Amino acid sequence: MTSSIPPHLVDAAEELMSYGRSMQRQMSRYEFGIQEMLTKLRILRDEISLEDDYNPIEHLSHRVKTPQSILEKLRRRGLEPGLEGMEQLEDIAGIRVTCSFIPDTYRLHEMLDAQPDVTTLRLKDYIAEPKPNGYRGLHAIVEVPVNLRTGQVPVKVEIQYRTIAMDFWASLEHKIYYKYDKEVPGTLLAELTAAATTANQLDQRMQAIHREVRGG
Ligand code: 0O2
Repeated sequence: MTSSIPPHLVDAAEELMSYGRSMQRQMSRYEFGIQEMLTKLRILRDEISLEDDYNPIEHLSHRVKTPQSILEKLRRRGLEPGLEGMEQLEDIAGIRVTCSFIPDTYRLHEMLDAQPDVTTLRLKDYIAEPKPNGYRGLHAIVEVPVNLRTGQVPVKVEIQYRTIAMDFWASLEHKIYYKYDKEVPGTLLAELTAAATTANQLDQRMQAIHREVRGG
Protein backbone atom coordinates (compact mmCIF):
# COMPACT_ATOMS: atom_id res chain seq x y z
CA MET A 1 0.00 0.00 0.00
CA THR A 2 1.45 3.40 -0.92
CA SER A 3 0.75 6.39 1.19
CA SER A 4 1.21 9.85 -0.24
CA ILE A 5 1.27 13.16 1.57
CA PRO A 6 -2.04 14.97 1.25
CA PRO A 7 -1.71 17.97 -1.14
CA HIS A 8 -2.77 20.49 1.51
CA LEU A 9 0.11 19.36 3.73
CA VAL A 10 2.56 19.71 0.84
CA ASP A 11 1.27 23.25 0.25
CA ALA A 12 1.60 24.08 3.94
CA ALA A 13 5.17 22.70 4.03
CA GLU A 14 6.13 24.75 0.96
CA GLU A 15 4.63 27.86 2.48
CA LEU A 16 6.53 27.23 5.70
CA MET A 17 9.82 26.75 3.82
CA SER A 18 9.28 29.94 1.87
CA TYR A 19 8.56 31.80 5.13
CA GLY A 20 11.71 30.30 6.64
CA ARG A 21 13.74 31.64 3.71
CA SER A 22 12.25 35.14 4.11
CA MET A 23 13.08 35.03 7.81
CA GLN A 24 16.64 33.92 7.08
CA ARG A 25 17.00 36.75 4.56
CA GLN A 26 15.77 39.28 7.12
CA MET A 27 18.08 37.98 9.85
CA SER A 28 21.07 38.20 7.49
CA ARG A 29 20.22 41.88 6.86
CA TYR A 30 20.56 42.56 10.57
CA GLU A 31 23.96 40.87 10.45
CA PHE A 32 24.98 43.05 7.47
CA GLY A 33 23.80 46.19 9.30
CA ILE A 34 26.02 45.22 12.23
CA GLN A 35 29.00 44.67 9.90
CA GLU A 36 28.51 48.14 8.35
CA MET A 37 28.43 49.84 11.75
CA LEU A 38 31.34 47.79 13.10
CA THR A 39 33.46 48.87 10.14
CA LYS A 40 32.62 52.51 10.84
CA LEU A 41 33.50 52.13 14.52
CA ARG A 42 36.77 50.34 13.75
CA ILE A 43 37.77 53.04 11.26
CA LEU A 44 37.07 55.75 13.86
CA ARG A 45 39.00 53.84 16.50
CA ASP A 46 42.01 53.33 14.23
CA GLU A 47 41.97 56.92 12.98
CA ILE A 48 41.75 58.39 16.50
CA SER A 49 44.50 56.02 17.68
CA LEU A 50 46.72 57.19 14.84
CA GLU A 51 45.98 60.91 15.04
CA ASP A 52 45.63 61.37 18.80
CA ASP A 53 47.64 58.42 20.08
CA TYR A 54 44.57 57.47 22.08
CA ASN A 55 42.16 54.52 21.80
CA PRO A 56 38.59 55.50 22.77
CA ILE A 57 37.25 51.94 22.39
CA GLU A 58 38.21 49.25 24.87
CA HIS A 59 35.98 46.56 23.46
CA LEU A 60 33.38 45.96 20.73
CA SER A 61 30.78 43.22 20.92
CA HIS A 62 27.71 42.50 18.85
CA ARG A 63 24.81 40.15 18.52
CA VAL A 64 21.65 39.52 16.57
CA LYS A 65 18.80 38.76 18.94
CA THR A 66 17.92 35.07 19.09
CA PRO A 67 14.55 33.99 17.62
CA GLN A 68 13.41 33.07 21.14
CA SER A 69 14.30 36.49 22.50
CA ILE A 70 12.58 38.17 19.51
CA LEU A 71 9.41 36.12 20.12
CA GLU A 72 9.43 36.97 23.85
CA LYS A 73 9.76 40.68 23.09
CA LEU A 74 7.00 40.55 20.47
CA ARG A 75 4.70 38.88 23.00
CA ARG A 76 5.61 41.42 25.68
CA ARG A 77 4.78 44.26 23.31
CA GLY A 78 1.54 42.59 22.12
CA LEU A 79 2.88 42.37 18.56
CA GLU A 80 2.19 39.60 16.06
CA PRO A 81 5.01 37.05 15.79
CA GLY A 82 6.48 37.35 12.29
CA LEU A 83 8.27 39.68 9.93
CA GLU A 84 5.83 42.59 10.30
CA GLY A 85 6.04 42.55 14.08
CA MET A 86 9.83 42.33 13.88
CA GLU A 87 9.95 45.58 11.93
CA GLN A 88 8.59 47.31 15.04
CA LEU A 89 11.56 46.12 17.12
CA GLU A 90 14.58 48.36 17.02
CA ASP A 91 17.16 46.25 18.82
CA ILE A 92 17.29 43.01 16.84
CA ALA A 93 20.76 44.05 15.67
CA GLY A 94 22.89 45.30 18.54
CA ILE A 95 26.43 46.54 19.10
CA ARG A 96 27.97 47.31 22.46
CA VAL A 97 30.85 49.79 22.50
CA THR A 98 32.84 49.72 25.72
CA CYS A 99 34.80 52.91 26.19
CA SER A 100 37.42 53.97 28.73
CA PHE A 101 35.82 57.26 29.72
CA ILE A 102 32.38 58.91 29.65
CA PRO A 103 33.28 61.63 27.09
CA ASP A 104 34.32 58.88 24.64
CA THR A 105 30.76 57.52 24.59
CA TYR A 106 29.27 60.86 23.51
CA ARG A 107 32.14 61.63 21.16
CA LEU A 108 31.83 58.34 19.30
CA HIS A 109 28.07 58.69 19.00
CA GLU A 110 28.47 62.25 17.65
CA MET A 111 31.07 61.13 15.10
CA LEU A 112 28.84 58.33 13.82
CA ASP A 113 25.80 60.60 13.79
CA ALA A 114 27.72 63.11 11.67
CA GLN A 115 28.28 60.55 8.91
CA PRO A 116 25.94 61.20 5.96
CA ASP A 117 24.68 57.63 5.69
CA VAL A 118 23.93 57.18 9.40
CA THR A 119 20.60 58.40 10.74
CA THR A 120 19.97 58.48 14.46
CA LEU A 121 16.33 57.55 14.98
CA ARG A 122 16.37 57.63 18.75
CA LEU A 123 18.81 58.45 21.52
CA LYS A 124 18.37 57.46 25.16
CA ASP A 125 20.84 59.00 27.52
CA TYR A 126 20.89 56.78 30.58
CA ILE A 127 24.24 58.33 31.52
CA ALA A 128 22.76 61.76 32.14
CA GLU A 129 19.59 60.16 33.49
CA PRO A 130 20.29 56.68 34.88
CA LYS A 131 17.47 54.17 35.27
CA PRO A 132 16.03 53.94 38.81
CA ASN A 133 18.04 50.76 39.43
CA GLY A 134 21.27 52.61 38.58
CA TYR A 135 21.73 51.35 35.01
CA ARG A 136 23.82 53.73 32.90
CA GLY A 137 24.61 53.79 29.22
CA LEU A 138 24.04 55.76 26.06
CA HIS A 139 21.68 53.99 23.66
CA ALA A 140 21.33 55.05 20.03
CA ILE A 141 19.04 53.47 17.49
CA VAL A 142 20.62 54.20 14.14
CA GLU A 143 19.64 53.34 10.61
CA VAL A 144 22.33 52.47 8.09
CA PRO A 145 21.97 51.54 4.42
CA VAL A 146 23.13 48.10 3.36
CA ASN A 147 23.85 47.56 -0.33
CA LEU A 148 22.56 44.21 -1.51
CA ARG A 149 22.73 42.94 -5.09
CA THR A 150 19.03 43.79 -5.37
CA GLY A 151 19.49 47.34 -4.11
CA GLN A 152 19.83 49.30 -0.92
CA VAL A 153 17.95 48.45 2.28
CA PRO A 154 17.91 50.45 5.51
CA VAL A 155 18.79 48.45 8.63
CA LYS A 156 18.23 49.51 12.22
CA VAL A 157 20.99 48.84 14.72
CA GLU A 158 20.97 49.58 18.43
CA ILE A 159 24.32 50.87 19.65
CA GLN A 160 24.93 50.80 23.39
CA TYR A 161 27.86 52.89 24.59
CA ARG A 162 29.14 52.14 28.08
CA THR A 163 32.29 52.75 30.05
CA ILE A 164 34.13 49.74 31.50
CA ALA A 165 32.63 50.53 34.92
CA MET A 166 29.09 50.78 33.52
CA ASP A 167 29.57 47.53 31.65
CA PHE A 168 30.93 45.73 34.70
CA TRP A 169 27.88 46.81 36.70
CA ALA A 170 25.38 45.92 33.94
CA SER A 171 26.86 42.44 33.38
CA LEU A 172 26.68 41.60 37.06
CA GLU A 173 23.18 43.02 37.41
CA HIS A 174 22.06 41.02 34.35
CA LYS A 175 23.47 37.78 35.85
CA ILE A 176 21.81 38.42 39.22
CA TYR A 177 18.51 39.26 37.52
CA TYR A 178 18.50 35.90 35.76
CA LYS A 179 19.84 33.94 38.73
CA TYR A 180 16.85 35.09 40.79
CA ASP A 181 14.50 34.65 37.83
CA LYS A 182 13.75 38.40 37.88
CA GLU A 183 12.68 38.27 41.59
CA VAL A 184 15.79 39.84 43.11
CA PRO A 185 15.58 40.36 46.91
CA GLY A 186 15.16 43.98 47.94
CA THR A 187 18.42 44.12 49.89
CA LEU A 188 20.37 42.95 46.86
CA LEU A 189 18.61 45.50 44.66
CA ALA A 190 19.61 48.26 47.09
CA GLU A 191 23.20 46.94 47.06
CA LEU A 192 23.22 47.03 43.28
CA THR A 193 21.91 50.59 43.14
CA ALA A 194 24.60 51.64 45.63
CA ALA A 195 27.22 49.83 43.54
CA ALA A 196 26.05 51.78 40.48
CA THR A 197 26.78 55.02 42.34
CA THR A 198 30.24 53.70 43.22
CA ALA A 199 30.83 52.77 39.57
CA ASN A 200 29.85 56.29 38.57
CA GLN A 201 32.26 57.77 41.13
CA LEU A 202 35.00 55.54 39.74
CA ASP A 203 34.25 56.81 36.22
CA GLN A 204 34.53 60.41 37.41
CA ARG A 205 37.79 59.80 39.29
CA MET A 206 39.44 57.87 36.46
CA GLN A 207 38.41 60.60 34.06
CA ALA A 208 39.93 63.28 36.31
CA ILE A 209 43.21 61.32 36.53
CA HIS A 210 43.23 60.79 32.79
CA ARG A 211 42.66 64.52 32.18
CA GLU A 212 45.50 65.37 34.52
CA VAL A 213 47.89 62.98 32.79
CA ARG A 214 46.94 63.91 29.21
CA GLY A 215 46.22 67.57 29.94
CA GLY A 216 43.04 69.33 28.85
P1 0O2 B 1 19.74 42.12 25.47
O1 0O2 B 1 20.01 40.70 25.74
O2 0O2 B 1 20.88 43.03 25.85
O3 0O2 B 1 19.23 42.40 24.11
P2 0O2 B 1 13.21 47.03 26.07
O4 0O2 B 1 14.19 46.72 24.97
O5 0O2 B 1 11.81 46.68 25.73
O6 0O2 B 1 13.65 46.48 27.40
P3 0O2 B 1 13.73 49.68 25.36
O7 0O2 B 1 13.21 50.99 25.90
O8 0O2 B 1 13.48 49.38 23.93
O9 0O2 B 1 13.16 48.56 26.28
O10 0O2 B 1 15.25 49.54 25.56
P4 0O2 B 1 16.30 50.28 26.47
O11 0O2 B 1 15.71 50.74 27.74
O12 0O2 B 1 16.94 51.31 25.60
O13 0O2 B 1 17.33 49.14 26.84
C1 0O2 B 1 17.32 47.88 26.31
C2 0O2 B 1 18.68 47.21 26.49
O14 0O2 B 1 19.54 47.99 27.32
C3 0O2 B 1 18.54 45.88 27.18
O15 0O2 B 1 18.37 44.91 26.20
C4 0O2 B 1 19.90 45.74 27.91
O16 0O2 B 1 20.89 45.32 27.03
C5 0O2 B 1 20.17 47.16 28.30
N1 0O2 B 1 19.58 47.50 29.59
C6 0O2 B 1 18.57 48.38 29.79
N2 0O2 B 1 18.27 48.47 31.08
C7 0O2 B 1 19.08 47.62 31.74
C8 0O2 B 1 19.25 47.28 33.11
O17 0O2 B 1 18.58 47.76 34.01
N3 0O2 B 1 20.22 46.36 33.39
C9 0O2 B 1 20.99 45.80 32.44
N4 0O2 B 1 21.92 44.91 32.82
N5 0O2 B 1 20.85 46.09 31.13
C10 0O2 B 1 19.91 47.00 30.76
P5 0O2 B 1 17.53 43.58 26.46
O18 0O2 B 1 16.64 43.42 25.31
O19 0O2 B 1 16.92 43.61 27.82
O20 0O2 B 1 18.58 42.46 26.50
